[in-house]
Amino acid sequence: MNIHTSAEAAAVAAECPVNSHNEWDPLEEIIVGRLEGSTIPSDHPVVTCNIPGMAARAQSLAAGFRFPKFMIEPAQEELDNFIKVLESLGVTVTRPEPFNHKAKFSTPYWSSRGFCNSCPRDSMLVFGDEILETPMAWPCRYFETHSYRPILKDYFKRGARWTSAPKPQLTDELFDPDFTLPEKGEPLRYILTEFEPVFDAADFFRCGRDIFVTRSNVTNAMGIDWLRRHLGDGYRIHEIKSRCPNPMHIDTTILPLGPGRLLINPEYIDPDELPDILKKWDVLVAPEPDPINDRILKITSMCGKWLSMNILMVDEKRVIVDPHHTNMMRQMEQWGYEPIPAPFLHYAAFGGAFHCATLDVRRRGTLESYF
Ligand code: ABU
Repeated sequence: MNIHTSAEAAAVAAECPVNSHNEWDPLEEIIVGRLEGSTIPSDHPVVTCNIPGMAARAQSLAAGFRFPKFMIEPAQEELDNFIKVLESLGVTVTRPEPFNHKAKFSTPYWSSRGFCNSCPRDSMLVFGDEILETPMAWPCRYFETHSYRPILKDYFKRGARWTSAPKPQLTDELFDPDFTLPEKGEPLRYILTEFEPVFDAADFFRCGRDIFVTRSNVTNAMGIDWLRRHLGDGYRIHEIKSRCPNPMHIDTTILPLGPGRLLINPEYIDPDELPDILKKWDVLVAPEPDPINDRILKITSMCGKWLSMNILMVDEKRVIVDPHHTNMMRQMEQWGYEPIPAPFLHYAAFGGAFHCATLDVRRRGTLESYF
């Protein structure tokens, strides 16, 4: 169907189960990740270069084993509560199938075990009525979207467009064998070569017709180009420079809170270096994260301290925040938001917080240009 008027666009949006154009329209349906079957990711350089020191050492010793109960149980409790919070806000919560991620699989070039489904944000992107499976660079995530396939097939039957980027080969040519993390003051570099397009969905955020991305150790220039050509003339993709020495995923670096408002990580983002198109937006500087002193949480976290920024907008006013991060809660209130607390610190061992753990498939709204 060719859409000519905003009434037609609204009618299409009302019918399709997948309809989401930005990070802040009123949330109606969301996919929330799962922890059952979670397996410690494989000991591959593209994995270890992105995991903080202590967790990386533990991970390389335990790669391929199931995550232990003492890590799963508290995170599961937090996840169950987070789902209840979303449901109490009237949001439909959809879940992937439980999956045995410990099962070994092979391609003609390599074999691996899986990882988990904690973070649907990483493997799928939503553009309006389209849901796209992204070509991920971690071998252990090669089949991660399969546990979402029942949901994807259901959305497809109900009218959504369902696509998948070319499945990458992930052979040695994709990874720089001499890669080391850049030291302070050194120019940024990435472990990925330009052998083939790869990108994680979580390296992008959406503001209607304008999409923003950071290059990272899981997203190369060819991946960004692939998506640019796939989306065509109706969208513009802008690259944001991050100073993070081991970038992986944009959602602890910069996030839009609504039209005209950006939350930035002051360590990784220099506001003067933002794309010109964002220069008219208000830049809200994230407060220093509250330190996490619990030894186990510190050792097991796969994430950096700025996970305090990994929040989820329910709409333009309400935002889900971890109550441990009192600086962020208070700052949000001062900026005029209504923070909704949900404890989630144990989920960091599985790769993220609220933004990572979800994929907003339906938000009430239509495709707009905000610039
Ligand atoms: N999406 C995962 C966040 C990664 C990090 O900043 O540690």
